[in-house]
Amino acid sequence: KDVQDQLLEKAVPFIRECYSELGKSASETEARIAEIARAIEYDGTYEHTLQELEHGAKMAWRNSNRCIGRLFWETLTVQDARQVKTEDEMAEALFRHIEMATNDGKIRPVITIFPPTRDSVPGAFIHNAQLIRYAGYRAEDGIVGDPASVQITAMCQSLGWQGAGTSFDVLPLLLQMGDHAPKLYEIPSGLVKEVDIAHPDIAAFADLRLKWYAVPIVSNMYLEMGGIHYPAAPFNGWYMGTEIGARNFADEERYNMLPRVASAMGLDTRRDASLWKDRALVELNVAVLHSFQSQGVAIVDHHTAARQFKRFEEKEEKANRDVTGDWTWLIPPLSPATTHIFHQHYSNEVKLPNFFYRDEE
Ligand code: HEM
Ligand code: NRG
Repeated sequence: KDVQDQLLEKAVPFIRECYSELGKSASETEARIAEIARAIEYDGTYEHTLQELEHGAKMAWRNSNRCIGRLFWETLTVQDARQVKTEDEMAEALFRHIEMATNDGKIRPVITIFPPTRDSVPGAFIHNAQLIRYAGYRAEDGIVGDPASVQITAMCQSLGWQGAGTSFDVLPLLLQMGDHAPKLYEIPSGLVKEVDIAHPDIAAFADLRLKWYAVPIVSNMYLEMGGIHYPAAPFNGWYMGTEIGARNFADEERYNMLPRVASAMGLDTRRDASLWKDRALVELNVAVLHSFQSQGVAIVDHHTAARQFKRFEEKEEKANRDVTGDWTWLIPPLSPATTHIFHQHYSNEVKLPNFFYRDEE
């Protein structure tokens, strides 16, 4: 009874806000709330209509305090996968997501929403942190591939998967329905678009043999809307260049490429004060943006993204909504003080619907 009251208490404000934004009448709104109250009383839960699901997912993006890409929240495409019953059907929907999102490089923001949690059992679960990510193998002298993937890679191997052992092996999907055992699915390689990294005028960059996948599809967060938890609701937009150039390739605990980039550039790496790390970082980021652009894959630089975020702030003000944000995440990791975000304050209040890390659940 207690949990049912709590569910209704979360459903009501969601429906009111959602229906008001959709321009629905007070009578339609109250009728829907009464219907939801009956469903919860009778069944312990309720189902979102397709329209609620679609608009609620857009609201969740709009409410994502750490996201600089929110200007485009209304363009999100929602794939309703709530009818999915098996891991095979899950894989099928995820392959469709990858294809629809990649769109041959003209990336579309997409979210796929799988069955929600019921009585604390997740309807569907994706073990991967992103749908497309590179494996990380513990080897004699350090890690081969992406150190961030060591744990999931070991789990795939324990279930019988064997990677080629390169620095860029795309991991299989590890999918689970309800309380079943997780199952492995190799992503058809034709679906995985990748970009080879080269610099527009420093030829030695190509010798580093770097590449990255085109589409970041986050799959380790659950979506909460109207009191319902969707534990598998992978979403994607396109990359901001710094995510790859200033973090994935640069972090010491990721691909740690700055020393190699610096030596390819002939920089003096013996003195911190030569600013070799900073100079390597800038050219690495130039290379990432140049490579995506020249290979026809959507990407945004951090200056453009910050200006788009400014437009989002202005648009939200016009709509009479407060913009919340997590300053520590919104500032780009490269030249943060060149963006307006650095010089401003944001309230980090958490509005619903929203996305949350699953392990906080
Ligand atoms: C975080 C950009 C689309 C939800 C971020 C971050 C960036 C970013 C740069 C910080 C990531 C990091 O530092 O690791 C963009 C761009 C998009 C986009 C350029 C292009 C359209 C989306 C979409 C959604 C979304 C479609 C959801 C529907 C989020 C969330 C986070 C985030 C929840 C926080 C992730 C976390 O806490 O780990 N975004 N985003 N974004 N974005 Fe976006
Ligand atoms: N930094 C991570 C991706 C996090 C989400 N970033 C986006 N999201 N751009 C990385 O793989 O580098 N998005 O939905 O577009």
